[in-house]
Amino acid sequence: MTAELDQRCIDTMRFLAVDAVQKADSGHPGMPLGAMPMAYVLWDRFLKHSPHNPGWTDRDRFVLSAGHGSMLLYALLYMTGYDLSLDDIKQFRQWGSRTPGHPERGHTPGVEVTTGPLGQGLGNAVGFAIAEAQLAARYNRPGHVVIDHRTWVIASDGDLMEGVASEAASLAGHLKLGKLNVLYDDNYVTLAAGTDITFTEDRGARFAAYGWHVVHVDNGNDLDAIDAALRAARDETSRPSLILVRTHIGFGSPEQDSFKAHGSPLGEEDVRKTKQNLGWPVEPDFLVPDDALAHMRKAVERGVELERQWNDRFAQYAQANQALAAELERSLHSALPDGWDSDIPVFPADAKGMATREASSKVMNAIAPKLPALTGGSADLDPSTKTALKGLGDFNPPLQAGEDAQGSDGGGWSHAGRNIHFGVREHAMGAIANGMAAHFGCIPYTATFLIFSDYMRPPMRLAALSKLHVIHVFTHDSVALGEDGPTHQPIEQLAGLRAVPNLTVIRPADANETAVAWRVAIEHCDAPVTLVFTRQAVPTLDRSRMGAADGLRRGAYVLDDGDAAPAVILIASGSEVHLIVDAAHRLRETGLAVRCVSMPSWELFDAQPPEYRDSVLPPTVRARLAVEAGATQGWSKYVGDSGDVIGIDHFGASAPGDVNMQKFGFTVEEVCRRAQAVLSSATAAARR
Ligand SMILES: Cc1ncc(C[n+]2csc(CCOP(=O)(O)OP(=O)(O)O)c2C)c(N)n1
Repeated sequence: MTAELDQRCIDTMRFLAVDAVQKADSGHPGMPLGAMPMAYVLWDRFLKHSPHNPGWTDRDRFVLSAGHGSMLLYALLYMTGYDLSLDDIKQFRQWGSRTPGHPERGHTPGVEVTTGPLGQGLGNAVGFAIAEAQLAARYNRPGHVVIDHRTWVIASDGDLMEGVASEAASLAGHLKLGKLNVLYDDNYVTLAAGTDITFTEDRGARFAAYGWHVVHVDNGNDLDAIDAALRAARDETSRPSLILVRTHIGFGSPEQDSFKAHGSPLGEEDVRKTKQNLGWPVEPDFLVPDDALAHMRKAVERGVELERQWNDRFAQYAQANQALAAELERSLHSALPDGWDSDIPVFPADAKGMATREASSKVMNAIAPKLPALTGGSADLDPSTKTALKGLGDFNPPLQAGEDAQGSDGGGWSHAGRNIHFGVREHAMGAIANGMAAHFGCIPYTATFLIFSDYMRPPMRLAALSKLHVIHVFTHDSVALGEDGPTHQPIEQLAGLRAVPNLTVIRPADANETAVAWRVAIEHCDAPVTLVFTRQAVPTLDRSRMGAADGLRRGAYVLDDGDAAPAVILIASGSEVHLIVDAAHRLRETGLAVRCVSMPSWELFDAQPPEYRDSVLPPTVRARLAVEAGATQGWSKYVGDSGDVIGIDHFGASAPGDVNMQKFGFTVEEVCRRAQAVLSSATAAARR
């Protein structure tokens, strides 16, 4: 291997990026020009992967957190022999191509996570590293190591500026995630300016303070220095590593070191000059020298050999540890173990009832011992969200005897623990959970108050976009949480979450609906599910006289019906369901035929065939009233033009929860009054 060939490989990929951006007339050439040498050294000498099997279990994970530099990744994937052709590269950013503007998980082989919103990828990477550490601690046995891979990241200034990365890095340092290595493309330039006007802190010192191992490379074109830094990072096993590599954005181009090189095609003239400056043939475009391709394609053979060795190791492991191996295999295929749900309780009818967060705790703790993949935690709210998996260990570096262990969920402090203490870091919690879900072997859950879903929106959206099986638990779901007041009382959050495509939101009415909601959340393995629970107790409905809680699976169902065809339909979710049941009783005493529909999930209901939806909400019954302690936006879809909604389109108040509910119209009297009114106006409209 000669230095010239190394350089040819790097320049081949640099100009694939430049030419693809130029052809698309859109994209980011600056980052690939500057960062390609470090990417090359990493992929050529360090990354453990198998291009012909991008899903190989024990591969290293590579995250391009600076997703705008997507052409850097596509060039690497093509050159190392993934299922991506030169034609795909030429189709960069075009309709239907496999090379979209930013890397998309599930779209391009070899892309581990969807990146582009800066900082998220770094958070995902911490999730990968947590998943690896947890699974290694759980499954590896002395002499039988089957989980042993690293997570590599290329991150940019924008990544390091974003708060989510700070949260995630702080946690990673605390957790001593020694197999996490971040290469920082330290080029002093962002989209709109030099970093001298925005970002002047000592980044190395900052990460050192987080507990990271910090390495500097002064010249991002010095392959030996990069090699030495990556070695140092790999050899450091007890701390994550940050490698600050001083690079030059748009290296070799007339606009080198200028923000102008960041995000626009260079233009024909500057493409030519850049090629000349770096000693590259001006013609043809998309030039791939045979020897460069042949050299980088050796990754395929290496990958096959790495896999073969791993398969041997796994076979020996499976012989020695049959049950563990079977469990691991199941996880690999995202299969649920037989009987995973057999301990989920059935809750007896009880007028006093229990908070759905409380029921959720019981259900989670019935599932978790049988479903090892279920792991997660809260952003410092376990006592409130009730999401601890009791006795299943705390994910943390092992504590020395005698150290303070308050906050423990029992079962010991180690990387095998299934309770992850995220600290007050909602944003990172969401991003980390996405990484864990994108790894294999984990069904991650997160937990906080519903109001703080606002702090998690970006990763929730990405989970939905990239079809990740993450379960979000949100408690304290309405003004009924009470005295904490309007800063803590969600209003528009439900409406906002329901607006996210591919995100299923479920707000169960009582303990038994909560149990079904958890079943759906676990089974719904190709998208995130958001579970919304109450702080306050709600009655456990008497299912011997009402529709079965299993109706939740269909999103909405007839909970309680009169003998006659309904004249009016009351619809509610969550804690307002018992209210409409009580109101219906009272209305029936006046001779009115009332139907109660429990509607815990719009998305599940919308997915039902029209016949089912019409059977629950018959089109002929136009007198409909929806009741939900949140913004009314969107309910008209179900109540129609003649219907009405009791909701809350203003902020809440600091007062006892039951007082709030009463003041804001959530009373049997108000429901009866509005139901009568809606019936009158629907009847009048029908006469017109
Ligand atoms: C959360 C988020 N905010 C804004 C952007 C738009 N954007 C894309 S790249 C970029 C900054 C680029 O600077 P840097 O991260 O240093 O990348 P480089 O210029 O080195 O390519 C911005 C603001 C984004 N992608 N994500």
